[in-house]
Amino acid sequence: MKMTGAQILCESLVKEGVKVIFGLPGGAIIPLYDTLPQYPQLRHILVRHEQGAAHAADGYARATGKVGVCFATSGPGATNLVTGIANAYLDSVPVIAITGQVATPFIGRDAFQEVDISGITLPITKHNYLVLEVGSLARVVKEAFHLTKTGRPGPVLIDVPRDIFIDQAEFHYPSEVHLPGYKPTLEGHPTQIKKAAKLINEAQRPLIIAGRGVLISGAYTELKQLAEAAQIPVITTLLGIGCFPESHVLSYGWLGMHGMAYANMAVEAADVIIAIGMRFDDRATAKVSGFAPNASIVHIDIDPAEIGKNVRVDVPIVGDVKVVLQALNKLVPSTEHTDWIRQIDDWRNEHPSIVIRDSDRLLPQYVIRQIYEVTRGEAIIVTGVGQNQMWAAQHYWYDRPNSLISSGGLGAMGFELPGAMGTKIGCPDNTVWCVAGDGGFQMTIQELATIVQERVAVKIAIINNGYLGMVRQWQELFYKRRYVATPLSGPDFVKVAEAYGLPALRVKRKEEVVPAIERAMGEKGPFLIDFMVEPEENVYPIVPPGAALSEVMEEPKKEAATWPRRSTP
Ligand SMILES: Cc1ncc(C[n+]2csc(CCOP(=O)(O)OP(=O)(O)O)c2C)c(N)n1
Ligand SMILES: [Mg+2]
Repeated sequence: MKMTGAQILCESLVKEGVKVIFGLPGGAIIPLYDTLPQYPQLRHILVRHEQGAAHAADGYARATGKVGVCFATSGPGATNLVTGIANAYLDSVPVIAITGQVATPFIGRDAFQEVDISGITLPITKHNYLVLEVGSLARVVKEAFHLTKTGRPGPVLIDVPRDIFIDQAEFHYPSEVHLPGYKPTLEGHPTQIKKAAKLINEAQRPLIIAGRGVLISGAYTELKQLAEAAQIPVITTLLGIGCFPESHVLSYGWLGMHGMAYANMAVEAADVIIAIGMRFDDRATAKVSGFAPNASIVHIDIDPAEIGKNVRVDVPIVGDVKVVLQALNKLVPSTEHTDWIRQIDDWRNEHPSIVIRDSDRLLPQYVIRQIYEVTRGEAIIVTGVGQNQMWAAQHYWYDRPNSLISSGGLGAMGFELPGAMGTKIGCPDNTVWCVAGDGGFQMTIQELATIVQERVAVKIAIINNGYLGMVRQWQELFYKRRYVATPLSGPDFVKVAEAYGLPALRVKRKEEVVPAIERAMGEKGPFLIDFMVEPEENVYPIVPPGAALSEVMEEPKKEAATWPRRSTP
């Protein structure tokens, strides 16, 4: 039976199990939108800015493990997706972006709302397509979904000219893809796995660094098995948080610029590092020449391009983390590393790192900690970028996979609100808290309208410090306190929320924090709290830019520290 390109696209999305699409229409993509009512199984969420569509699709994908889908029209619609696509690319998130394009006879003529979006997104997509023939559309969609979620996931863009939506073709959804140049390696090489096992079995001070690859691969059980069998302490990257329960006795927090001092010290002292599904980002490694100076490094990653890219690796294993760990676990017998673990425990006692000062003032760390207490650690936290992000990662404890959702690689302010919206739509039964910066929140604030229109019950905590806080912190510490362009005004967020139609509260004092969070939790729908926190609070520990992990700076006022990070489950 013949169908239009728009119908073929919708049929293909249904075949791929798509349930939700985030988007905003325009001229070039009207034919696709016109067809949507024929497919009630595809729920379309109308965003207020296409950046919100891409971030929402990204949050949805991270939270559910499914593919996120967004639509935008040609030209400005498509370019508005770019930040969100880059965000998904840098954090390896499966997102399909479908853009309308000017009709094929107009391509290359600087037509109204024409941009070469496949050219623009070439370096920030895993792959992209410009569809020039309706007969290829079903195959393209099939390939795009295969590419986005297999191997190392990443966004795929499909650019569809207006006339292709209208042209007709027979619809056959292919059952298989034929991509001869694309065959991700899943099984690690047995010789490499043997070499890794030998290193691990002979190690005195082994350390696992687990990254987002563990979450993507769903290798929690395998990771736990390896850690428990050989009694290997586990630290994660920022994006790996939640891949190993933080309340586990072998969990030692996360490494990097704002990671726990004792985690960074463990990296410094380890003799064997097993890096699993992580890519040695510079925020994680700090100065590369000072990274893990005493360790042989085993690196397990599905993407061969990551091997040896930033850090020298002794035993590379290319493969899917879960599959590789299953094989590796067979070669790693039960052992103990009592002295080594005691050593890290001592460091943790000496450098608790993540502490909240005893203060009557409204500290941002206290707010996060109380969100943890009230939600009993069961919420999914979606953060902005900057100080709020680091406090959310430090002061909430994550025991479940995908319970912290954050823009890591790109560090895109503005991710918080649409990211949380996509997360809540993907996980309607979970409590979802958006921890926002007052700066980042103002970048995508308009999605409040979407949240109200679609009745998305996300709870929003604005960590309102009146600054582009993380940049201000760098200016304070490294630019002699010259606060250029970081003091930030904003609207009355409570009035803004009310204008959009959602209830809100402002919190200025410490004793108001818990009642406000409880009130938010008691509301069925969305709720916003504007926490007017201490403006010049800093994130500690911090490894100064350019320094090695060992040169970590800790909280200077720690004599009055209370509430050290939990050290035993
Ligand atoms: C889109 C974007 N622009 C600029 C930056 C640089 N930047 C990193 S953190 C930060 C401050 C963020 O301010 P806010 O959202 O208020 O969060 P805070 O650090 O105060 O918690 C800035 C400007 C960025 N990460 N993303
Ligand atoms: Mg701020």
